[in-house]
Amino acid sequence: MSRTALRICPLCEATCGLTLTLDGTRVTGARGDREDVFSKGFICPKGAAFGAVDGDPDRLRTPLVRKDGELREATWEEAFDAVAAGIRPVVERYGPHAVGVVLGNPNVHTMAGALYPSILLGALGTRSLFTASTVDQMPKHVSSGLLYGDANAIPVPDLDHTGHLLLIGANPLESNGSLCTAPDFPGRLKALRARGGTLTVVDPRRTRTARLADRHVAIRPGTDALLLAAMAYVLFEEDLVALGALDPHVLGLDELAQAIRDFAPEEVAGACDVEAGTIRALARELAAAPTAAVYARIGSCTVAHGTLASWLVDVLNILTGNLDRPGGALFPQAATDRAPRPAGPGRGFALGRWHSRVSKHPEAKGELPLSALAEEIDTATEEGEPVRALVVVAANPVLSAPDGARLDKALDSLDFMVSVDPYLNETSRHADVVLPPPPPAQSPHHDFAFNTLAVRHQVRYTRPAVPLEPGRMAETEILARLILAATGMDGADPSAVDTAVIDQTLRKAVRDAHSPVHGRDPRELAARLTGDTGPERRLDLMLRLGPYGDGFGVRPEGLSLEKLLAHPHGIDLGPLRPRLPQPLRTVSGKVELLPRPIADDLPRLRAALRERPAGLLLVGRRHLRSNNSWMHNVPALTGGSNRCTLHVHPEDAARLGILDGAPVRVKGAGGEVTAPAEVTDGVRPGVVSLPHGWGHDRPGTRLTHAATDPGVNVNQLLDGSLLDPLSGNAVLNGVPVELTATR
Ligand SMILES: Nc1nc2c(c(=O)[nH]1)N[C@H]1C(S)=C(S)[C@@H](COP(=O)(O)OP(=O)(O)OC[C@H]3O[C@@H](n4cnc5c(=O)[nH]c(N)nc54)[C@H](O)[C@@H]3O)O[C@H]1N2
Ligand SMILES: Nc1nc2c(c(=O)[nH]1)N[C@H]1C(S)=C(S)[C@@H](COP(=O)(O)OP(=O)(O)OC[C@H]3O[C@@H](n4cnc5c(=O)[nH]c(N)nc54)[C@H](O)[C@@H]3O)O[C@H]1N2
Ligand code: SF4
Ligand SMILES: [Mo]
Repeated sequence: MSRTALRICPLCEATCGLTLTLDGTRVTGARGDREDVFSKGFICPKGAAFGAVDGDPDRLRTPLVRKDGELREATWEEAFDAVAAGIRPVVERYGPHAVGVVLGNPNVHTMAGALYPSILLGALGTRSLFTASTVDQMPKHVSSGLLYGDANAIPVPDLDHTGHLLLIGANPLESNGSLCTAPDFPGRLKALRARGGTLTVVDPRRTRTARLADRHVAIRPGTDALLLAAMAYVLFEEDLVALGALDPHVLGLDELAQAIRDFAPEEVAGACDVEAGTIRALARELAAAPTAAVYARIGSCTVAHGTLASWLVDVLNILTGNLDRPGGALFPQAATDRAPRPAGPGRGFALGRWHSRVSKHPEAKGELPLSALAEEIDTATEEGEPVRALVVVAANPVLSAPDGARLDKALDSLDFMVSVDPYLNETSRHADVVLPPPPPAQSPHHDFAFNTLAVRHQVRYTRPAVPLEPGRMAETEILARLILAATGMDGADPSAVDTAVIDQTLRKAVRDAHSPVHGRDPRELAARLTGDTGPERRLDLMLRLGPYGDGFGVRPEGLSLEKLLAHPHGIDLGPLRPRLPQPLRTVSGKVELLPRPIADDLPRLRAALRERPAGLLLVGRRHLRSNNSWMHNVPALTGGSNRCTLHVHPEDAARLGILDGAPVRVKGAGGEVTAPAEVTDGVRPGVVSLPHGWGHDRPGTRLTHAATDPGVNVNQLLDGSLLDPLSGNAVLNGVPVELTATR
């Protein structure tokens, strides 16, 4: 008998509500949930393939443990015993930093990834943390940390109300949006146009998003910070700066004007390959729009000046008075955020509190660059021990990070490695223990991370659509048991982990004068929590103590898990609203417009004014039916235009004798790969594009379908030493390459 169940889609940041059709425990179909308060029925081809993703026969069903050099099926008990036996001796002999932790992107798409990694890190006490953030949005965290004192205070464009969107280095028509959670991003952009608003896209490729725009600026890769600095210059020069209501909250306006005085449009035009008149027009349009938002993602973030570009995005929103106002860019307030406390000076944001051992990269937000993982494993120094054991949760750095070949080798030299991953892939094949989470239909879902980045306040929770198959373990329990095994408590009751967090949180809350539960008895409060599992009780706790919560009875109409469960399609909590100065945590209690580390990095940007790359520059791209490195194994999502081809402009192809469809050798500082050419004017001249996440041709993996059309690993072209110095973020775009036609 077929039935339906609701499940929030975890396959991208848009978080659409889906209605799954089920035959027993098998997902036979998925459609958009029309009653979902946020996504209102939207679905994309990936969501529609939820059943195929969920039911992929290559997903691991049992833990694997290496015996006599081979990964073999094992019981959960054997697997956790092996984790304890692998990690404890490393900690005891070499200290906590010899255990590295690698966290990948899907952690922001699971409840387990939101609730347990910070406990693991705290319990291990390691500084060897590497995550997908440093091949992604770390520059934005750093710029937010410096401007607002909180690395997670990331303003989101008010997509549904803005009059003008300047969209830079993002392609939401394929990616469905990032650091801006908006189901049906394409529809929202069309609605912007329909209500008379304007859309400008800055991208070296004429993407599907660019084709929707009023204006497309095909910038030279890697130069957005120059373009944005020149726009800010124009705002000052032409007297277009208008802080409006922001005025009392902002420090350093004059210093900023001084700091960017070398970046006139006429000065940056050559480097950006954008006419000065166009740059002036972009600035004037931004200032003239009734409301406007500047929004930038991967293309301007994963470059050599990623932090400066991220900072300048906010600077432009501030200078035009668009930060923190409806129609501009606002700070969302999620239901599981801590309840707002009174505004006032904070502790600020510090960078470089410690450094990586080999190349001395500063930490950012407690993380070291993912690009430095290989050298932290394979290079001995006198400073301390290399990483000898690795805990990898939902990450595939062999394909996602620069110089995968070196990492591939380094992983083999570890004393011990455990991967929490549904697949035996390019990274997990090196593990001594693989702990497979259940497929998404068997997992509960709440978007802890993406609700803090959503264009509308809302809250939704879906319980597992089908029960756990026999022999499966919830990912939350896997991580709780992993924490226990890694910290010398192997075999203890995993619910103790949740109980400890709940006790600690409540004990703190009752002592906090601003908390709705101030002065109450933590045991009485704990007893009132509802939920069938530890993670549900923790969700209940966060909701009830949060900004919309019931405060354990103080506001009976407020949120709780019980209330959320009574609203299976979610609860709408209204549009984004101005919040300043409350989110500020800087030492001054103000927005610090020109923070010291930023000012100190400007000379490097000044030097870039003179740079004119002689050869071709490589950029990435995403395809609607892809997701980083792990969705090439689903036949329904591969083929057609979703292939690992090298986009080359016809002029460059003609000059280099490259024929459409013929293999081309691409050489970069880190290595070379050969991929078929796709000659297209979708890239600007001088720019070539290869997607990432491919290269599924290694032995020892179990990705049957992906191996039939493996593609090549673009990150093998990068040498890994190129970083944005402030954030440690890898330079993935604007990388020089040479092409050779092969026959
Ligand atoms: N050249 C280039 N490189 C890039 C990028 C680029 O634009 N260009 N983009 C970068 C970006 S933005 C990112 S975020 C990174 C991503 O880098 P990673 O996070 O390393 O890669 P992913 O492919 O997202 O997936 C990581 C792993 O999670 C596993 N997984 C899937 N679902 C689950 C689950 O529910 N639980 C668990 N435990 N594991 C799961 C997958 O099998 C896979 O092994 O790649 C970066 N790399
Ligand atoms: N279908 C699909 N959706 C995804 C993913 C996926 O792999 N597939 N990955 C998810 C993840 S982890 C993330 S972080 C988001 C990313 O979401 P987006 O940031 O929207 O990602 P992209 O589609 O890679 O868009 C980046 C754009 O930047 C352009 N670009 C490259 N270099 C430069 C430059 O120097 N300057 C400018 N201005 N533009 C440049 C590229 O041509 C590209 O069009 O997508 C998420 N959603
Ligand atoms: S847009 Fe993203 S969240 Fe929505 S259905 Fe597609 S993959 Fe899922
Ligand atoms: Mo990402």
